[in-house]
Amino acid sequence: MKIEQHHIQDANKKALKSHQEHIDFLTNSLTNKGVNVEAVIKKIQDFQVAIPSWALGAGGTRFGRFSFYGEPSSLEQKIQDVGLIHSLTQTAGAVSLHIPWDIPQDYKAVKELASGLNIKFDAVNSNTFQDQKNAQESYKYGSLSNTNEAVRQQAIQHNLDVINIGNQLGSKSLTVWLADGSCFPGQNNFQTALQHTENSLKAIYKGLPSDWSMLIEYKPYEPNFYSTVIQDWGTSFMLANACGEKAFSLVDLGHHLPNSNIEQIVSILMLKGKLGGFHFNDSKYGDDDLTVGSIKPYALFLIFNELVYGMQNNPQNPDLAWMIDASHNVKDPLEDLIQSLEAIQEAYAKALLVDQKALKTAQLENDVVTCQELLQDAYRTDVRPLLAQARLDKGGALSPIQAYRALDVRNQLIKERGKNTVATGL
Ligand SMILES: [Mn+2]
Repeated sequence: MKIEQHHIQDANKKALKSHQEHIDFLTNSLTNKGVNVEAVIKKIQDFQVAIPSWALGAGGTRFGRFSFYGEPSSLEQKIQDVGLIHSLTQTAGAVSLHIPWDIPQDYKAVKELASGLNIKFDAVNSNTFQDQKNAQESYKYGSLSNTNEAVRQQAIQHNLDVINIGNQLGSKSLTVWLADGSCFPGQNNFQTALQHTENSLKAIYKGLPSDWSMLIEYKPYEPNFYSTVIQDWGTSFMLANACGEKAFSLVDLGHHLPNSNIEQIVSILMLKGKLGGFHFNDSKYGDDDLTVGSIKPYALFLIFNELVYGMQNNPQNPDLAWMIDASHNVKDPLEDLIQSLEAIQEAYAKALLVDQKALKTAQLENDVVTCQELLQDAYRTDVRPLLAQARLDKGGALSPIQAYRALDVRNQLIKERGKNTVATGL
């Protein structure tokens, strides 16, 4: 299924008048405050987020997985799904592949399909947290940190293979997330495990093309419940520094212990020029992989406030790889992703409205009340008309969820693909 322009225009018709009233009112009040509304809309339009290939089917938990009808069962169908989301939102102009779940059979055809839908290939993700079919060695007791050199070598080679696949598609970065760690005290020697990991990452880093970057993700626990080798941003930062200038830390919102100050982590990493990528999701208790902005939208705004500050003031930090890393257990995955994209854009737009100059003055004067007022004034602004205008200008839907339902996308997909298809992945 492909959504045509006239389909979207039809879906937009009913809401056009009320949208115009909203955007006129907002433009007027923001302009009076000295905001360049056109520039904000342009920034929103330029902000593209990668959809991970594993998020297009139903997710699951260790207790079970409930399939969603009409799931994509091939890489081509996954890219088509990203195309559907992108045509409605104009925000999902990239896909992030997971190897070995998404090894292309025909590179040329896959690249043509993606470019026809205006979709780029973002970071490629390796997988050393599962044993692959016919693998010689097992990752049960770790991959890059394993005590056995043959296992480490297999994991290094897998990452090099992933780079090779990504290179043929036009990707420019490799994301490494390790499940390595231990479940019980005494199981691992912390120092040996970290040293092995550093050496393995350096070996992968050596195979990185000159215009690539390596993104090192961290996580405090799960699937190992006593210790994780790369447990926090400090460890990731240390490893990225040990590898070299093309290695960076990657922050995943769900990979922190409760109440961590993630906006401060983001800020410090950008100051040091070492924030390479960002994974969006939301959570209540742990790595819950819920829809972005569904639980803690103010925290997301504060994080974006630091990201925007960093993008404007830290030329030492590279452009970031943005990706949604969520799992969809009870919602239609495509609707869930559309909601996440809207929440990301909303937090970004609000952060763009923060009066940075006034904030700096208030900080210098230690005017704590004004500092808070400035942040909350931006946060309390209803920026949804700006997002709608950004989409409308690019041919997207005023309301992507409403258009998705009006166009009956899921039922069309079920008709095309059958009811009980299952997406590859977890
Ligand atoms: Mn992640």
